[in-house]
Amino acid sequence: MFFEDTPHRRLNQLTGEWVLVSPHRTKRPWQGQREAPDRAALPAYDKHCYLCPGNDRAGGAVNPDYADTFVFTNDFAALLPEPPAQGLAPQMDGLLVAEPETGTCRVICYSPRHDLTMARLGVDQAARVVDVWCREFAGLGGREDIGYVQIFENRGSAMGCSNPHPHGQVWATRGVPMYPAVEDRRQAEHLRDKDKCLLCAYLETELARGERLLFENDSFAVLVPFWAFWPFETMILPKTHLSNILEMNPAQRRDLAEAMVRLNVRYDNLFQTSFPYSMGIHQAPTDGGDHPHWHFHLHYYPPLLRSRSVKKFMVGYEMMAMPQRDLTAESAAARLRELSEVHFLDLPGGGEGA
Ligand code: H2U
Ligand code: ZN
Repeated sequence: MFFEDTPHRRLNQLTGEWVLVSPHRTKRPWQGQREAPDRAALPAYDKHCYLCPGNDRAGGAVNPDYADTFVFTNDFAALLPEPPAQGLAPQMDGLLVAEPETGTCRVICYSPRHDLTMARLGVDQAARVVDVWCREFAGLGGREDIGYVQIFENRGSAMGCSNPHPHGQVWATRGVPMYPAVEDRRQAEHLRDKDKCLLCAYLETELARGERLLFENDSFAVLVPFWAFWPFETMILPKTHLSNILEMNPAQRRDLAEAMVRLNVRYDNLFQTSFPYSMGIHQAPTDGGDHPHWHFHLHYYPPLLRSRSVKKFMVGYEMMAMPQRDLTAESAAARLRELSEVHFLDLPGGGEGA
């Protein structure tokens, strides 16, 4: 381990940013707050939910009586496909610079069941979600006017997501957005300078050291990144060099679904609650360029720190100076590694005394 007892900073190789780590503050044994397991049950169907089958959405649309997954264009899309009447040229006045952005926003319902989450969907249904992601990526990414396809999921009220119905989103833009653009540059520079893919090299190190690895299957490794910022942040990385999700074969698609479900079960078991997070897939842009340096991956950024009601805020020093954490990535990985892959709600007594 690096600087086990000493404050230090770690470099995020994907972004070039640093995170301050203060391990001496958590030398004390785990003091996770004990709260009774959260067994608040949702109905399988909610007549007020705008994502449930057969229900009305805003703007007059009605959901079909879908039995599997369901995709629609967001009724309140942050992006619109039509370029402005003035065209796509930037507008500026000295230091004031603006440029048009066009694109589309889609919503993906993972299941007709209002009460399920990725942790409870089962691998078969999760694999159907992966197939939908691939279809959306192919359809949107294949368009002339789309340079990047961001697939993501924002889950739980702690993350500002008000609707528990299992769903994710896809925002596709003409330009490559900020964070993927930074990862694009970092990976391109690494390949150019070291003649090796950044994440292939990183994964080799992590598999050899093992201290941040949670588990792996044939196609994917799941780990807490060395440079993690969120307390229980993780990454899912393909073990072979794949630039985007369309490069997965059917077995790899299923392995991705399996890895996601297993990770989500562990997450739910950590604080015996339906675990909130933002998840996103970072992959090669669809701007027609060549992207051999891209190694696609999933980021999970969960906000919870010590219990289902104690979350980390990014405030003060972190807002003004740099991100910081007390719990080391290694301790977080150890905690997640020791958890069961049987969901606490499936235990006899629904997690009581677990
Ligand atoms: P959340 O992941 O933030 O809950 O997003 C769900 C999306 O669903 C949100 O972006 C859209 C919102 O704009 N929505 C519709 O498209 N139609 C509706 O009738 C309600 C919500
Ligand atoms: Zn619903």
